[in-house]
Amino acid sequence: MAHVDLEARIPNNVDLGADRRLQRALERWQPAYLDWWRSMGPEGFQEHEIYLRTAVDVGAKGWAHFDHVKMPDYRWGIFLAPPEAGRVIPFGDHYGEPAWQEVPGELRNTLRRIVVTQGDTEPASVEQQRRLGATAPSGYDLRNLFQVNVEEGRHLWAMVYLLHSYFGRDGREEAEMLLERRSGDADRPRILGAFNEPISTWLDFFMFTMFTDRDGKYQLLCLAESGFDPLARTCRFMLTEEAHHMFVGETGIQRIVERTAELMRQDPNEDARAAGGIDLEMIQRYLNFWFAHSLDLFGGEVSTNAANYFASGIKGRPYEDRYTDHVALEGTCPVERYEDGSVRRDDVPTRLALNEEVRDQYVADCQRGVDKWNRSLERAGLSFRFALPSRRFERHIGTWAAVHATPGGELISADAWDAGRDEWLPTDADRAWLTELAGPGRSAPDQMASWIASPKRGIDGKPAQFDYIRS
Ligand code: BYC
Ligand code: FE
Ligand code: FE
Repeated sequence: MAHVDLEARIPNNVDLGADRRLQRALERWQPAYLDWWRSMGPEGFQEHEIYLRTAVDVGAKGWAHFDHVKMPDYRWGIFLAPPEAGRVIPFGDHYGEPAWQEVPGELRNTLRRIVVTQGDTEPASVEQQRRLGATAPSGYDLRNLFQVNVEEGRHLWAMVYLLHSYFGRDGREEAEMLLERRSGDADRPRILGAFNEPISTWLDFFMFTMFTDRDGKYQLLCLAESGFDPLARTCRFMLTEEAHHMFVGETGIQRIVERTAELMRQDPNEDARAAGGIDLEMIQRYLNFWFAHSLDLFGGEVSTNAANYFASGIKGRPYEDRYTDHVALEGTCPVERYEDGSVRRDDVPTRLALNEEVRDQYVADCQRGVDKWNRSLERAGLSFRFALPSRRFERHIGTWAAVHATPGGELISADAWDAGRDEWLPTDADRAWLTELAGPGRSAPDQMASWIASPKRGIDGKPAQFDYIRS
């Protein structure tokens, strides 16, 4: 395996120095990336020194280095998980054949499209989150936001490396376009729906890292099985970084819930808002929104695209080795759909139902997190419980996009939807109220907003009140 070169202009473990053409192409893309980072990255903190972890290796131990660094000086590098000797394609029609080290000609366009779609989400999320520094609850949280941001930037690098190395001129053009699309832009939006939705408050941010980064986890798990070995190895290493993003979301909400419970107990009417906290109903509305929009990211319930990705060996199932049948040509899966005015449950050939299969695993993972939040409520003696909304609720992709449904999954008329909407989804008033509550951002070690509990511990063994942000 190539050694880790940390001194190069682009740190890497792919022996970039041995391929001058590729190195030069990436070094030409680098200033464009930095321009993008300076104009579309976190607003207001580019000159601050942030306590960040940087990937410096890919081993199980000690892959990260922590230090104060200005974000534009962050060492974005290209790191692939170590190759597995004799790796074979773990699923599909080519099951058991040697994994590809180059892109098979007939799969080139499809693979490029998947790499571009994955790559597009990474800078999109940075754009969505760029104004959150102005309302940060604490320096600890601000640092976590920036950690997530620089790593999403690194994930963009990961996909751009693949585009430059394996897709020739088309790949280089796609790499440029990844810096040109803009989240939420009417003319050149980002590719997938959730990545064009504004993240204007920290409640959005925590729900996004809980639910949307978790879609990232499942998509990366599918791609980590890919027969195209460089893609599989790239995604495997990205997953190690991804764990922290979901930690930020899950514990962020957990801390809000704990604080809300505490404030409710202090108030004679159990009114969290009156005491400077966020009420549980509002938290549920934000949960509803980001969960529903994240469900859309798995694609349609019945998908020939998904079947083709699987058949051709491009995109597999999470933890493919847990399955016994890696070809999946036989058997069916029950899938619920809306058709001709009614709900039907059909048995669909396994390969066609793969998006739904992955979505099922994702939903179970989300439920585990929600159960944790609910245990906090239980411990606090409160009767309120959070719930994941039905997958029919507020969908824009797939079969349920055609109908309106309550969070409980009951199909309702457009009028009933209009009447219920503000109870189920965040409103302009919610956003305004949260922004007002947040007040000016906090970054000093001893500050913590009123609406969120302090973390149990800090980052990298440091205390929660460490000076994570230095001006
Ligand atoms: N929005 O067969 P269908 C992350 C399109 S998150 C807009 O149902 P398929 C991260 C689809 O392209 C992980 N369009 O679904 C998280 C197709 O178009 P065509 C990102 C959509 O093809 C936080 C048509 O609808 N990675 O990393 O299986 C922070 C019918 O498609 C959407 C990936 O997504 C949508 N939501 O697509 C930072 C992995 N869904 O062919 C980062 C790469 C579907 O009719 N992407 N369409 O023109 C894929 O593997 C797949 O394309 C999808 C599902 C998972 C998106
Ligand atoms: Fe990412
Ligand atoms: Fe992430």
